[in-house]
Amino acid sequence: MSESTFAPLEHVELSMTDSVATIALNRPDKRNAINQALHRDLTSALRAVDRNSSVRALLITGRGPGFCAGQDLHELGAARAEPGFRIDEHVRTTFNRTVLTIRSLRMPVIAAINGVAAGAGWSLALAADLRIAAADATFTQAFTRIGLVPDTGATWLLPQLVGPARALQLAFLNERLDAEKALDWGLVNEVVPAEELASRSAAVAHELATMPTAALAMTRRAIYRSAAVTLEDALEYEAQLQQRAAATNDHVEGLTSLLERRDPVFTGR
Ligand code: T3D
Repeated sequence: MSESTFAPLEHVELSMTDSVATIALNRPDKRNAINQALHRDLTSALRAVDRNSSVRALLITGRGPGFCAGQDLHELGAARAEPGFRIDEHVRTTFNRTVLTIRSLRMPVIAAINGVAAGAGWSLALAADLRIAAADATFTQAFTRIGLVPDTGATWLLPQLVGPARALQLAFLNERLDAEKALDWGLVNEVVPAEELASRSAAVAHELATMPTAALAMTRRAIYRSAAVTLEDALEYEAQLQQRAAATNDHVEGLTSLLERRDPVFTGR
């Protein structure tokens, strides 16, 4: 197993084992609530992951008892007092960019949800491709509790997974959903005992990182795009991506290894 190090950041730990990068939000005393410094570090970490061509899967998790409590409300309160502060600009230049960056990465992204995910913190988890939750993780929309509208993609991401009725129930009532109910509703892919979260999510990430990464990147792009297009468009887009996937070494390796009855060795190229 090889470990790589990145330049240290204040509120985010970025590490890499083999070809799996891990971003751990690191303001544990504040349930990893996102202040400007954490925003800045998260942006740097995502950029570093995106630029490193040897990363083939990304894990996002939180340090301490929480996954992420969303926007730091102390900072929001202070910012509101500043003349000219516009929350729409803040949302556009921080949370929106982060969600779009996660969705545009060329690797599978797994959220390992180790504790409470609230507001924009839950949206970060929803932006990942797969979600594995610790049995004691909880989820709350939290936005309307403070008179705001769900953001960071929640009005789009939530109904995609649970439909409008349950999305509205969560957004209106801010129920603190437990992990089992989140699993039942399709909001997470798997629930594991808290002490197994790190090993199980790392195992899934490492499995994905040994797969044909280029094909996985095109698969996630096509699946996320499907919400906005007709079946005819989706069929044509699949054909275009298939042409590109078929040109990769991993496709040749996958096909050859199957015909030769041996395990494939994928390189992500
Ligand atoms: O600005 C914009 O762009 C607008 C965008 C908004 C996006 C959003 O995310 S809005 C939603 C913001 N989040 C919330 O409203 C959640 C607020 N927090 C809570 O409801 C609860 O803290 C939790 C349900 C997340 C966790 O509850 P619990 O009982 O596990 O922990 P706790 O005791 O409430 O909190 C522990 C500490 O974390 C505590 O600090 P202290 O008093 O020990 O020093 C608490 O203040 C701090 N904390 C938790 N959430 C936040 C936070 N500090 C700042 N901002 C938070 N969001």
